[in-house]
Parts: sequence; C-alpha cells; structure tokens
Amino acid sequence: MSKRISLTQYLIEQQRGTAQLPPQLRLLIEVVARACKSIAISVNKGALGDVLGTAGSENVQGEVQKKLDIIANDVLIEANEWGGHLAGMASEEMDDMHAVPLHYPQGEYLLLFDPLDGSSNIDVNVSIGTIFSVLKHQGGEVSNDSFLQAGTEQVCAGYCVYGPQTTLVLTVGQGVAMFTLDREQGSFVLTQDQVQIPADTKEFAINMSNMRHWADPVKRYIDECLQGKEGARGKDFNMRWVASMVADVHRILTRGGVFMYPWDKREPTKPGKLRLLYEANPMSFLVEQAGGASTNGLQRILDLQPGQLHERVSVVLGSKNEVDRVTAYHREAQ
Ligand code: AHM
Ligand code: MG
Repeated sequence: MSKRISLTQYLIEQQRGTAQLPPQLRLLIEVVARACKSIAISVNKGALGDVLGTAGSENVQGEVQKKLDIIANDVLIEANEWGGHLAGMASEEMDDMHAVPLHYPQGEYLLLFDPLDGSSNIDVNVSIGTIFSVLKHQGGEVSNDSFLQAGTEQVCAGYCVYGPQTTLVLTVGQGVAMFTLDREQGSFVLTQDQVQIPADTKEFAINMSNMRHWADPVKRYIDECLQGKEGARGKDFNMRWVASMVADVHRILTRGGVFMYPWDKREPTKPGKLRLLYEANPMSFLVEQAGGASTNGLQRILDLQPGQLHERVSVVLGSKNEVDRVTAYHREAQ
C-alpha cells in the first residue's frame, strides 16, 4: 500500500516548502478541518441526532435557518475563537462579524464561512458542505469593513463536502489538494493533489426553472448547449444541478463542467443569489488554482472590490473555455 499523507503532514510540508505556509495559518486550517469533522458527525446522525428541520429563526438575508446551519456555525466559532490565530470571523449566519473575545490572544487572520451550504438539501439527505475563506487582517480594530477585501487577497480557501464521502478541498495558493476523511482513524488523508479542471466540457449546471428570468447572454449560452450536436456547438451537453454549490463545484473540480448562478429578473436589484465573500470568492480561488476560470459574466470575480459583508454576486465558474464563452456573450451584449 502506498504511503498515506495526512492533512497535518501535507500542511507541515507546505510550511517547509516553497509555499512557506505560516505556522498560524497551518493551525487555522487544522482547526477548521477539526470543526468540519465535528460537523460531519452531526450531519451523519441526521434524525437520530435531532439535527434536522428548521430552527425557527431567519438570518440577515431573510432566509429560514435550519438547525444544522446554526449547529455548524457554533462549531466553527467555538473551535476557532481561542487558538490565537484569528482576529475575527464572519459567517452567512451572522448579521455582523464576530470578534475574538478579548480574553483570548488576537491573531492576524480573518476567517469567513458559509457553515452549511446547500441548506435546502439537509433534510433530504443530499450532499451539503462548509465553505471557508481566509484573509489577513490589515490592522486596527477589527470590524465588518476589515473583511471587505478583494478575493485576490485570500491566503487560503476551501470547502468540506458532506456526501457519500466527507472530502476537504483546500488551496493555499499552490494548487488544489483533496483529502478524504478516514472515519476509523479520524483523520483527513490526501487523496488527490494538483487537481486540474479540463478546459473543455459537455456538462453545465444551472437552475433551469429560472430560465424565463435570465438575461439574454445566459439564454443564448444554454440554448446552444440544448441544441446539442445539431446546433452551433456541434456536441451534446449533459445537465446536473445538485442545488448545493459545494457539491456542484466538487463535481466540476473532479471532472470539469460549468456552474452558473446568474443575475436574473426575479429581483433585478440583486446582483445574484450567491454571496461574494464566503461563497463565490473561495470557490473562485479554488477553481482558478485548478486551471479553471470564474467571472460574474463580465469581470473576474477575484478582482471585485466588495462593498458589504453579505454582498451578492452573479457567478459563472468552471472549465475555462466555457466560462470564457459565457463571459464573451455577456461582453458582446453590452
Ligand atoms: P445556502 O447557502 O442558503 O444553502 O444557499 C446557497 C445555495 C447554493 O449552494 C446553491 O447553488 C443554490 O443556493 C441553490 O439555489 P436554488 O435553490 O435556487 O437552486
Ligand atoms: Mg451557501
């Protein structure tokens, strides 16, 4: 049997190697991974752990919170606040950022997360996940504004998908690595390094029920895919939509594809459904590190300067040639 590399060993090698991963960042990643293991245990218990159903509250975005949204949020906060590696945290489930209590040492990093992405899939036993992004605190008193940094400033991003396997996917800016949770050993084991997304694909992911609300460039792209071999693209396309971004992006990192959650006419003043800081940015960092591309239809997502903590954004990401095509259609329509 080939030698197994644990997440800890991988991170220590990143610390010694060209990445020169700072020890505080290594600690942060290990703590997030530990929190994900704990969340995975709750997810796996399901109805037996009384973790399904709604919590009877709403988050700042007016979305009904599920019990597991809150459990996952609490697990991430409790795991991360005392280690001395963070200055603050921000989450989809909290209106404002959470400062590290003053009786704990203050660190130099900021952690953002969507504690449980794909909430509508929790109760139906379909893959869900945790998404996270790490920034450096630029100094001064930590506030919501401290988190308003472009995605290019991320020093680490990743997600953990709770599916048939629990898989942690990570980048520290040196490519993308995947780790599978060995439940008997209780540790994440490296199962794929230097993940690459093929530049071409025959698979798209979009919520087709919103078709009548889409902008013309999105309609044009999907119409051409649907025309298949007989149409402009000259090939048949397949469609997948899990409704958990984590699961859809995981498929794209594994075998290619294009994922879109575009702006649509349902709520024209909203730029999109997904949130820039803790959904689109970390996923865009991972996708670019794996050779893919990510735009809001016009601009590279990682270049966008956020104006608000819970800002939303239109998302097109995945196989480079398809993302370039969708982006070109938007630019032509301007
Ligand atoms: P959530 O963070 O509240 O779970 O919402 C984000 C999710 C994404 O994971 C997914 O891509 C999208 O919402 C699905 O939306 P829809 O229900 O419109 O298909
Ligand atoms: Mg989400």
